[in-house]
Amino acid sequence: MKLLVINGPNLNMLGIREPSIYGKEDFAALQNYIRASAKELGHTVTLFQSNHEGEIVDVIQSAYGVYEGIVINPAAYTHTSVAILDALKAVGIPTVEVHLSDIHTREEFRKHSYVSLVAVKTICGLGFEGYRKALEYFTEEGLSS
Ligand code: CA2
Repeated sequence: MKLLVINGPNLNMLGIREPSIYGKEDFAALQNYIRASAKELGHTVTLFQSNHEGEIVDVIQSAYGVYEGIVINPAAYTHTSVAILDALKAVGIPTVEVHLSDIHTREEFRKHSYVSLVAVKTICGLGFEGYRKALEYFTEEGLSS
């Protein structure tokens, strides 16, 4: 399938601090991992990262009619962005939400996700592997289970 993978603010800083929460590997390693996983699973992926909410809204809007699925780690916008939620609702593209950490066992403010209200699946706390599981959702087996 043709999939768009979106990473939100500060994920480009991975590996620089907080390795106990987000792991030691950097953002380039995450991108390589996603590309390799997609290739193995037979998907075509476009990777997009931004620190700006409006740019994320724009890329979601431009995915309409182009991509069959979205994988998104909205990072801090998970907990604040009605605009990203509305954009995902507007395009109606099946979306899997991914978080490196388990947002449900951290601070109270991380426990609520706007994107979860529209996501077909949310994967938390599996580190990089969460992205692979999200890509697996879009395989025939994942879609039927
Ligand atoms: O666990 C996740 O994947 C998060 O979406 C990551 C976000 C956080 O705001 C969410 O609550 C959960 C943070 C992205 C990266 O933040 C960094 C912080 C320090 C050093 C490097 C990256």
